[in-house]
Amino acid sequence: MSHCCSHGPVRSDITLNVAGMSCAHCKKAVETSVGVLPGVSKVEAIVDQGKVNVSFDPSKINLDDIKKAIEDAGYDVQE
Ligand SMILES: [Cu+2]
Repeated sequence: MSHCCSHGPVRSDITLNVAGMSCAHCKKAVETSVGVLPGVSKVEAIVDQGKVNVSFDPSKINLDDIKKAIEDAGYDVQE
C-alpha cells in the first residue's frame, strides 16, 4: 500500500560560508537571527569553520532572506 501523504513539507539543507564569526557570541547572534525566521527548522553556526548550516522550507522563505538576516546581524555571507 502506498503512502497517502507524499506531498509533505519540502526541506532544503544548505551550508553558507559566513565571515566575521569569532566567538560564542557570534554563533548565538547568527543562530538567533536566522532561527526566528519563518520556515527555518534548524540553524547551526560552526564558528571555527566559518560555516552556517540551515534547514528551511523553500515554500516559506528563500535563501536571500536567510542571507539578509545574517548580514543584518553584522556578518558577511560569501558565495
Ligand atoms: Cu563574537
